[in-house]
Amino acid sequence: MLLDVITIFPEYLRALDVSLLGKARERGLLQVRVHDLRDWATGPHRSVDDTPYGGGPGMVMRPEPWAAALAAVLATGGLAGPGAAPAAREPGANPRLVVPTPSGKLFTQQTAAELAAEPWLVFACGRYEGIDARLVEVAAESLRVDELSIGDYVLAGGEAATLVIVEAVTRLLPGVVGNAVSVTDDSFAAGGMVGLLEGPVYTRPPEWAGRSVPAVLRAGDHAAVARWRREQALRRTAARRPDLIAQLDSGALSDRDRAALAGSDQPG
Ligand code: 6GU
Repeated sequence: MLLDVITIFPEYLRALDVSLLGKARERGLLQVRVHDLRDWATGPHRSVDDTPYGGGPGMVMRPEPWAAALAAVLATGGLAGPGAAPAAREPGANPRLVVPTPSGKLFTQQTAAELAAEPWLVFACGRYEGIDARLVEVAAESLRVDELSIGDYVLAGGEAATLVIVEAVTRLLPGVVGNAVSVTDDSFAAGGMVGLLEGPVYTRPPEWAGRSVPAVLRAGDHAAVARWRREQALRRTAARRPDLIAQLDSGALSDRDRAALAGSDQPG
């Protein structure tokens, strides 16, 4: 997968150099290019923003530097690295453009899975009060564009949201996470306990701070462990995210599940 990120704070994206992502890049599973929007800003002050039409607080990012930056990134044809020739522009070789914004559609695990199937993603990180709306309109004439929000709170810009989205997407790529099973098992992933939060987990020592690891996890009865984990997941989800319980398919719940939920009024 190739990721291009356009931002006025390239240093912010240094987090992509470390940890899992850094290793995925070393192993060639992922290529990341970070671009400074100011490289495409013209005029004596290289300004990328201006006051909003209609008044109001803050500044709006001007469309021209964004259009120039996007054109330059698209002109690479998705080829990364020094000396890469601009590719013949096949119609199917366009990236998907992600514009993080608090006014976007909610980014979920399903969005992450969709984006993980793409060979090329471009992130446009807005700051201030956002990017002139015409930029996305024009981009959408030739690209698939997703304006995405990572939750109901307001960040100062799209950079932190881009890091969140990139981490959620790239850990789904084959070979990026060492243990492929753990990707499908965790909270929100399809394949594990669909739509439920993951319950508590334990490791050694078996006794710590006067507390024991639940006996069922140490007894070696795998079916009993699976039942216990499911019950814990149901109780925790009911306590912390009743909205998720309400969304569950009625057919997804066994009688045993219903019994676990019926006894889950206590905090868990
Ligand atoms: Cl994607 N951007 C900003 N600036 N704030 C947000 C967000 C994105 N998602 C939630 N809040």
